[in-house]
Amino acid sequence: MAPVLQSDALSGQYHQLVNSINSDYITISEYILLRIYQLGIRSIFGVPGDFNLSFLEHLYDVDGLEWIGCCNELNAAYACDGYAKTCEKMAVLVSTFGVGELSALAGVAGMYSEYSPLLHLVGTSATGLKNSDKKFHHLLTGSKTYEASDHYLYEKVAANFSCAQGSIGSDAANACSTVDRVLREIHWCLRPGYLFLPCDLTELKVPTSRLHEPLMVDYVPQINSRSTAVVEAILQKIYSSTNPALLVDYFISRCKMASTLGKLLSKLDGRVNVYNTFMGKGLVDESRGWFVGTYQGALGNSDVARAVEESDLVLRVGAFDVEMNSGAFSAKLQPGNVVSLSIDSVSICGELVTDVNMRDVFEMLVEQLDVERVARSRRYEISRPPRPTGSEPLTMNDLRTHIERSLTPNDVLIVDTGSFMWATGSIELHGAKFVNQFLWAAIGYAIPATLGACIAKRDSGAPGRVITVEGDGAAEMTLQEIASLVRYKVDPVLYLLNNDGYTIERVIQGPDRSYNDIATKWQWTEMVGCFGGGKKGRKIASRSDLSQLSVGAGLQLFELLLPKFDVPEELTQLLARGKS
Ligand SMILES: Cc1ncc(C[n+]2csc(CCOP(=O)(O)OP(=O)(O)O)c2C)c(N)n1
Ligand SMILES: [Mg+2]
Repeated sequence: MAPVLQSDALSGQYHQLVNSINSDYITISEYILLRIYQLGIRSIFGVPGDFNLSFLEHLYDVDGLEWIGCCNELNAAYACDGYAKTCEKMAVLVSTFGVGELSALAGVAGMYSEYSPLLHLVGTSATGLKNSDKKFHHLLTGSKTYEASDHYLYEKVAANFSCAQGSIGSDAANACSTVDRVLREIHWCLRPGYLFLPCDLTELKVPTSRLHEPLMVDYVPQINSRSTAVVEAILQKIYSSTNPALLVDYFISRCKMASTLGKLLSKLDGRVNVYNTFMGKGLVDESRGWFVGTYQGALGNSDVARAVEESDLVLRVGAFDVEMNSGAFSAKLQPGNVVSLSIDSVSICGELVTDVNMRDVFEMLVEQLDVERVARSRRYEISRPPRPTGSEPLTMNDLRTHIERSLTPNDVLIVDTGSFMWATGSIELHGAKFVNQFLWAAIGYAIPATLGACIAKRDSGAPGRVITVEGDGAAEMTLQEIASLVRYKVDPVLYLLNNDGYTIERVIQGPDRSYNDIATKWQWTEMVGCFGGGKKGRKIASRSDLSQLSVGAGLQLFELLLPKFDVPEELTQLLARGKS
């Protein structure tokens, strides 16, 4: 097939893509790849295997799609999460039967939990084999040596971690419908979906004309008597409040409603106090006059907590009511004072409505809001704890200050699970994007996610840098993905926190136990060079080293030497609450 794709299909001009294909039929593999291209995606992550090789061959028939080979499938899944969260598009992961797909599964589960859209394409065993009793590689053996294996076992497993599944069969029309259905579901639900492509069906011929049919991936708001009644009820609650608050949460970004939020913020500017949640950070300009702070219940700033909890109406938009967004369940919001708009429901002062959601009502609500009828919030004095000064020792608080000072609005900050994540509730992002996996919270996420974020930035031509913070324990899990940062010539800044092991676990239990130790002889500053990159990393041992640090161009790694038991104040507070 001739190279086909140069025009950008994001505008929905699907016909332009297929006009340049001079054949009435294409393979199902090309069909899948062209559908991916039509969605504005330019990079595909994964690891090859003999069950997906014939699919991957077709990548070279489609101009404009690049293969990003990862070191293993778990890393590839984390990279996909970083990609999806950075550019707010679906990511694509290709893996092989059994060994590959199961390896990716923990990362896919994280994406499912955190509503990160993914197409996971798995090359599976050939159709002819599926009903045979041959003991094939990558196939789980049956409970008895004489029993046949189940070729669909992994598909059944994946069903628990995805919003849609489709097995490609030999009927061409059905195959195209299956692909389109799975892509649609992924976009509507914002969660992973699976396509299982048997390795003998990759050349199945399907009509090129199917590509003319729009995919209809955009969510269509349900404007009906139910949603209009919900909007009316919410407006009445807002108008009768005497001290309202706006709390911005996670699903605003997942549901791509930042521009609607922007309209609301402009309307309420200078009238209503604005807060965000931990996972909602990065959606509001925290330097705006009426932004008060990040609400973390009893953790974090107590003045901010008092201000939110005293409000007689909290309008929580994009609500994701999980541990990390509730100060580890220390938030004291009274359900009767809260209107929550979430991805699959709306809650109005304690009354849950499940057949309407924020995508149905938020735009309408903002449109109809008569700001003259909204009371002014009470103003609160918020004390900000002083940032540390002096020279020794270097602590996580210093790193927070350093990152705050270095972030610019186009940057992406990625923080792994570990002690430092608790410092980020009070970090000022200056308009930068915040990418993390704090709910699923698998350590080792950050370096592969950095690869995904860098590729997302590169594909969209977005300016700014990716800045990543990761503990030594987390890094030891997935660090080989630095090789891909070198290979794909991307330029993130990596801060590696060397504190001799699993500090966050040490402060929870077993401070001196061997189970919280790690191999400590790693030569961190050699890591980039060891994977083929030219630059040596640099050790940062003191506060003055850090404050004088100037970050150059290209991939950078800084090893921060931190005391073994240093943790951010918020984590100390959290642990003290647990003990009391
Ligand atoms: C995949 C996975 N395994 C285990 C854990 C449990 N866990 C949470 S934090 C942590 C230690 C993190 O240590 P490090 O990255 O060095 O951060 P530190 O707190 O020392 O800064 C562990 C083992 C986890 N969250 N994810
Ligand atoms: Mg550590």
